Amino acid sequence: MNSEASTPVVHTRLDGSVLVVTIDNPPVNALGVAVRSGLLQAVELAHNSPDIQAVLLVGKGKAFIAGADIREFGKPPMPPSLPQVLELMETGSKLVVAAIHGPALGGGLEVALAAHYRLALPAAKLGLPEVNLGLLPGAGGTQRAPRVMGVKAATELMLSGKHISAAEALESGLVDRVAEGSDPEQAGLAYVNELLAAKAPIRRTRDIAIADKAAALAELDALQAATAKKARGLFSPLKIIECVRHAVELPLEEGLPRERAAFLECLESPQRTGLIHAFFAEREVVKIPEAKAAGPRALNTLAVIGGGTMGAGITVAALDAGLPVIMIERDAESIARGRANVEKVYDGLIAKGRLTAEGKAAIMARYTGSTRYDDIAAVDLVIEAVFEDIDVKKAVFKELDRVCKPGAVLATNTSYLDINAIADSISRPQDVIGLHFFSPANIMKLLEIVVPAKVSPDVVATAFDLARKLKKVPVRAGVCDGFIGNRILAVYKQAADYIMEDGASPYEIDEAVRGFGYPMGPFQVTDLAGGDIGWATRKRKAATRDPNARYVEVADRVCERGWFGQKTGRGFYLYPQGARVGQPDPEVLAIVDAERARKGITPRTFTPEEIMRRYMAAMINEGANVLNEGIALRPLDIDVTFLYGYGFPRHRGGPMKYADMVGLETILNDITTFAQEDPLFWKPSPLLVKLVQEGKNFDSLNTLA
Ligand code: 3H9
Repeated sequence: MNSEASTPVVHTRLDGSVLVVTIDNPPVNALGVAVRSGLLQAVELAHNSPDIQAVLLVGKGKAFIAGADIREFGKPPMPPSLPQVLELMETGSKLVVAAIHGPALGGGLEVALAAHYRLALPAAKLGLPEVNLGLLPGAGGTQRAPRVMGVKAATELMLSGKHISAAEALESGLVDRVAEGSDPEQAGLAYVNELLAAKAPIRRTRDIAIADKAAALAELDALQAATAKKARGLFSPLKIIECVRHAVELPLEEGLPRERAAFLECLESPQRTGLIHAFFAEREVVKIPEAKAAGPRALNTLAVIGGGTMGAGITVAALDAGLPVIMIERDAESIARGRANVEKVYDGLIAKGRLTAEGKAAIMARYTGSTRYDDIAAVDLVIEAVFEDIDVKKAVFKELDRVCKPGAVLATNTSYLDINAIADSISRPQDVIGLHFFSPANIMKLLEIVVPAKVSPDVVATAFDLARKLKKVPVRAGVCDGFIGNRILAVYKQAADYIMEDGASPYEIDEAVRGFGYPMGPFQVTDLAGGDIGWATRKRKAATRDPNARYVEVADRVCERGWFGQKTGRGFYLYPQGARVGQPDPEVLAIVDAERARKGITPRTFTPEEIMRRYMAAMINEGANVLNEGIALRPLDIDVTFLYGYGFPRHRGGPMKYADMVGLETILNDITTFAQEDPLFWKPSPLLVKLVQEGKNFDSLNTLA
């Protein structure tokens, strides 16, 4: 007998004595209120029907269940809650089996853990990634996973947020069996019928005892110490450990309400708001107007012009993505150096045991070095990564114009030069685009896709397609000096310099910035990147700098001594014997003092909070200018730029989200106050003023018209 239907997102069907419950809530079967109600009804139906002996849970589409519906967080909760549904499911009298063929994440895995048996198919991905959203598993995961897979493995799964495969899940005990195929209903029914025939008992996870409690608690102590060290202000990891401790010490009935309370605490935290904003922002950022107008051009082969640090990094990124790459250099010696730069990356992986010599050979088989532009006549996309000088770049583009096939995408990796001028210097400006990779290009996730005036939409779509292939996070940017990221960086770096000259040491500033959640402060970053880079930029801009603008010369004094940072053994910090962590340098402090004295500045003290107010106000204000000028499409594009390219702490969501959380009026008040000291630097952005007047926030600008 087959009977169809209940709610639209959960279907039930009787197959013999098995109630097949299908979650059908595209795109990922998230556990929104309708799914929870549907599941509850299905479980009740099974309990009340004598003909039903077992329940089989499956997901329709690609996922089993990807977890709670993240879009519901922050809104008033609607019953039934997931723990309520799972309580009934686990304690009920009918056998429940979950057949997992795709992602079973967060609440999705918690559903499976409340079932009595679990089957995985090869494409299953299992995990409790709530920590990535500032949360902890809130529907029994912290209580049931340790009982099923052991305390250490379960806690590590939750702390890492990692997804594991079907085979790994079997090995850890998270699932009972792995079956072949991709049809969860077919494989699941076979398994359920086998269990019924064998009169398999209803095996409730809550009844599984944690074997050696003392050993488990010792493991938790070790994990807690390690987590506390690296949590950098994150709230939920330590809460996860606390909940697992309850799982060890208490019966499930007592552990569950404690887990729920901890989950609700996390849900209320601003870290959850920031992290969930980041989750959606990185998915929204690929939605661009050009994608509506055109699809990408074919993209199977690539050329990179230049084998220096950037060119080699881009080449590695493309080779890793399986693309064949031709690298062009001007002579035999340079191409040998370019190839060596590429090989160095793979040799490093071999040394760490992460790649074999054969693996390297297979990758390098896709690499060709050449000194002849004619060799790239047939490639689909070229990325120029030569010396940062407009005339050198124009000369390269002239060659590309001469040799490349019609329709080839011609990209420049410039970080600040005028891409419109490069495009206009050749006969096909519609094919020219900026691809601003960040160093090291094979590691850094951010890719600014810089859209010049005459580029055709399908070229922009191709650039986004390339980013997808290279597993980069693309952000669409307009043409200006520094695009989105470096333009904003220049302004808040200036604010940091002013704070330094006014009284805080570079070390205090770095500490305040790290305290905010960054891995490094701005002066540490300067030392890592090389002080000479910023020095060259300052010299380039000297002629056009407003003579009335405040200019801090401390960094110039440091560079004049040849102190360029880590590579020279000293910069703002000292790096004795090649140390990677710098030590404060009294001579740098003396330079700062001398500069203050020269300008007649009496130093004052700054608390970390005062430092961060200025630092963030400068960043947000310039972010608003970048938006106002259309350089960034939406505030979330700026957030993603800073999360992926500049180490902005993810739990704060990005600078524009952070501004919304603090309140735009507060930010504007700060800027107006600071403007009393330096009205030229602290000019409130017209967009910020407008939003405050209208009572709106940046988030109101996050949807594309
Ligand atoms: C949780 O479960 C808490 C519980 O412990 C407690 C409960 C009481 N909700 O990533 P994609 C959307 S916390 C709502 O591009 P893929 C996504 O925004 C949750 N929407 O696809 C996108 O929308 P759009 C724990 C969601 O194939 C579309 O689905 N779970 C959710 O590359 C496609 O997503 C997680 O953290 C959701 N849960 O990757 C898992 N998930 O098309 C989060 C996705 O409008 N999800 N969307 O842009 C993922 O990791 C990936 O989405 C997944 C698919 C691997 C599933």
